[in-house]
Amino acid sequence: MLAIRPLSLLLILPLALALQAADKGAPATNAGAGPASPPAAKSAEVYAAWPFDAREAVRRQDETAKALDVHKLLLLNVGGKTAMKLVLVPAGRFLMGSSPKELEILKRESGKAGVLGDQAQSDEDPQHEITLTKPFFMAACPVTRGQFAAFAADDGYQTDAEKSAGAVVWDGSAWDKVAGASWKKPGFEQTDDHPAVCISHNDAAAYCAWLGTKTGRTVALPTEAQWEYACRAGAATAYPWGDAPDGGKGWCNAADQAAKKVMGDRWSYLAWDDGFAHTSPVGKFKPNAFGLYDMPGNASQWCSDWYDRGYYAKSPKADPQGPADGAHRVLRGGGWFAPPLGCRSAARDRIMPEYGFSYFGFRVVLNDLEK
Ligand SMILES: [Ca+2]
Repeated sequence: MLAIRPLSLLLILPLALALQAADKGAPATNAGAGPASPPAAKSAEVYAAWPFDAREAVRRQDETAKALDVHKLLLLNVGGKTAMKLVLVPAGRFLMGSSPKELEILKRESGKAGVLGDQAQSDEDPQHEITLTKPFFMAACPVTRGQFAAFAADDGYQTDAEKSAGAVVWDGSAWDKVAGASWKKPGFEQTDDHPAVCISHNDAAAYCAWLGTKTGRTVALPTEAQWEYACRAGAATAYPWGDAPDGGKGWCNAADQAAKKVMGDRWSYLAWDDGFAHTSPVGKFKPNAFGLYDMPGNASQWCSDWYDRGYYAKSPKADPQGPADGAHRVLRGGGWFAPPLGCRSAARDRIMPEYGFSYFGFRVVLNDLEK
């Protein structure tokens, strides 16, 4: 489908032009709190104050980039027509999971008729303090269909859906495994700029391994804690835009009035029409304060963690990696299929790692910052 470049062209390129505006007026090192960094050691601040606003999010990105002598934006040439853009996410502390107030709302709303899922049985508690001790780069957008095509062509990779009886797609009345369905044929029209979907956890992990080999970087799926911290970008509210789902118009492509026309009047939908019944081109909606697009909505994103409903009660406080094993892997962000409750920053989903529904995609992180 795409002309694939030789492997040697998979380079890591600083996004110098895009930095010009962001770098102006960058504050002096440690212009906020905390002791000065040790001389000669590249050490980034682990920010304790939380929540924080959009301006502070950018200030921390700039300060962290300066301390580590890296650009806060990276472009990875991943072999397709479109490079992958990644943004620097500073280290810091946050409260993971739902607040007691949010859990009350969740319990009330999910008890109503027509609300999708089993979210009355919340797995988002207890809310607990987590510190991510290391900055990381996160892809600004989910991996696109064009980018996945470049991987599949280069590696000869076949997805779980292609190797088995197909992917799980919406057949007009229910989710069903359909022979021949895959990221190439998810059951609706896509361009190369749409997120790759019908992707299993196995497929997403294989992409990360491939990209890590090609770039020499530590490429991975985000941990669940990295994902939620990055999604919140300092916001303690239920949604990146606040506590009410109705404030989210323009922020995400989820189950809206456009989706309702296709899915029918079966459950709850967002009140507005976002223009897309299924996936949308990545990066089309509003970014959060870190510059991340499509965190809620568009494609639900695989995390590296195994799922354990009780994990929050026993999670390490620093850099949790999830349970050592399990039957299900975690998904975050809900995707185009997400009803209002599924777009919340704390909302969790999980399923067996070989499944690839037509709203399952992924984005990558780089856990090493220096070239
Ligand atoms: Ca939509």
